[in-house]
Amino acid sequence: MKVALITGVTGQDGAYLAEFLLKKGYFVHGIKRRSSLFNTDRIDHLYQDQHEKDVHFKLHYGDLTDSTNLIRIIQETQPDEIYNLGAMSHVMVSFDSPEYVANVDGIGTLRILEAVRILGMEKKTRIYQASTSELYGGLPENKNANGFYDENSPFYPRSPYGVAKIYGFWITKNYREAYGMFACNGILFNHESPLRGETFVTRKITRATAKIALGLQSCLYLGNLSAQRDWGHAKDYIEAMWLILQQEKPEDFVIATGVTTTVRDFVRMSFAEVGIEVEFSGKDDNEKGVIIDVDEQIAHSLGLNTQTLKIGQTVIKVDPKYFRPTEVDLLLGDPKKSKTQLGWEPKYDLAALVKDMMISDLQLMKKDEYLKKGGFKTLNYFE
Ligand code: NDP
Ligand code: GDR
Repeated sequence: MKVALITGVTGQDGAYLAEFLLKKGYFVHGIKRRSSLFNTDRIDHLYQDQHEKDVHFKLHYGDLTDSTNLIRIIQETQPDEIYNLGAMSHVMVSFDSPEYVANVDGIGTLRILEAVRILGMEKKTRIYQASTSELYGGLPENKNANGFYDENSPFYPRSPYGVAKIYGFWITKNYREAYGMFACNGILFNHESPLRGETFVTRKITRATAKIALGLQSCLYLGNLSAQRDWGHAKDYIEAMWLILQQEKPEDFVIATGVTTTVRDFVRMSFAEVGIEVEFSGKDDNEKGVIIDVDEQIAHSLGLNTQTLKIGQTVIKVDPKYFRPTEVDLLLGDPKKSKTQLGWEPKYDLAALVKDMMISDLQLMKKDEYLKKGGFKTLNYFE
């Protein structure tokens, strides 16, 4: 039985990957952080009582800032594959805690690689490093001749997160070259899902769209509506991580859809899922999105009460507090190498991704509606 160790198992990707590897027959170990409240929501359905026989999933307390703990867990678990997904992954928050991010996202990667080396497991253990399209920084002059970022495009990170991750990228490549380790970078472009953290822009939009459609919220405040991202589905992307570690030779791969979309259009698509047409007007700080039509048929088929929705209602406003000190304006990845070499083919396009997220958030927010009707406190707004 193959053994995998996942750092960041409680995150979006960790949860999908753990489930995927368990289905493939792996024994999966995951590292979770101690927190004052349970932080295992995304993997609770995978929980196995350790007193039972035939256990295949085990969680260990740990942290990427603690070498001793990483060495002990790797020694105890003897993994064939390590997926280093643990990170402080929010770009905007990285401007607030840059030193911590450097420690976790940058040096944390070194700690994993070095633990494997110290334990003499260089030839046994394959390592996947969660690298990111944030390394490119969105500089137009660094795109390839076809207008994409690929495995050979230069890097120019634009946030403490990107800068920390560039260390993770290069130290992974260096350990591969210096010590012959099977250590690979997946340069993944944005990927989302119903499990996406609530403060990333897509999930912020789908949650708010559901709340607005149910009359639980009137308006959503966003930052840069013109930012463009290459958005895929996390379920497709975790499969690529696994494929990268099954190759004969260790190499780095870009994982992307090859399509880019503005935040503004993501908003339009989310609202369209619940039958609401939104039109944007104004510029920069004063731009806003207004309801111009409600498709009663779609709304009723979803059980929505359209009386709370008014034509002319402003549902999107810009709040400059969400503007980043340095922004990545446009990301667009070239999945050619991963498609030809890994045989990777995403199952979700953007429309299917938005639908999946909206169905899920509508269900979630309907629970909120019941709570509110019953006089109970509803879920908080997230920024
Ligand atoms: P999430 O933010 O959803 O998950 C991050 C995980 O890392 C969580 O399990 C979190 O634990 C854990 N973590 C945070 N700090 C530490 C620490 N100090 N020690 C150990 N674990 C820690 O991220 P995603 O699942 O979206 O992303 C997975 C990885 O892929 C990350 O490294 C991210 O930077 C990278 N990436 C993500 C992309 C995306 O679009 N999703 C694109 C490219 C790269 P807790 O649950 O306790 O907070
Ligand atoms: P990103 O994702 O920074 O690309 O990093 P995020 O969803 O946070 O932002 C995408 C774009 O949307 C713009 N934006 C807003 N963003 C947030 N979070 N909140 C807002 O209100 C808002 N309004 C506009 C942002 O300015 C940005 O341009 C994600 C993370 O998962 C990283 O860990 C990962 O490495 C990269 O994707 C690839």
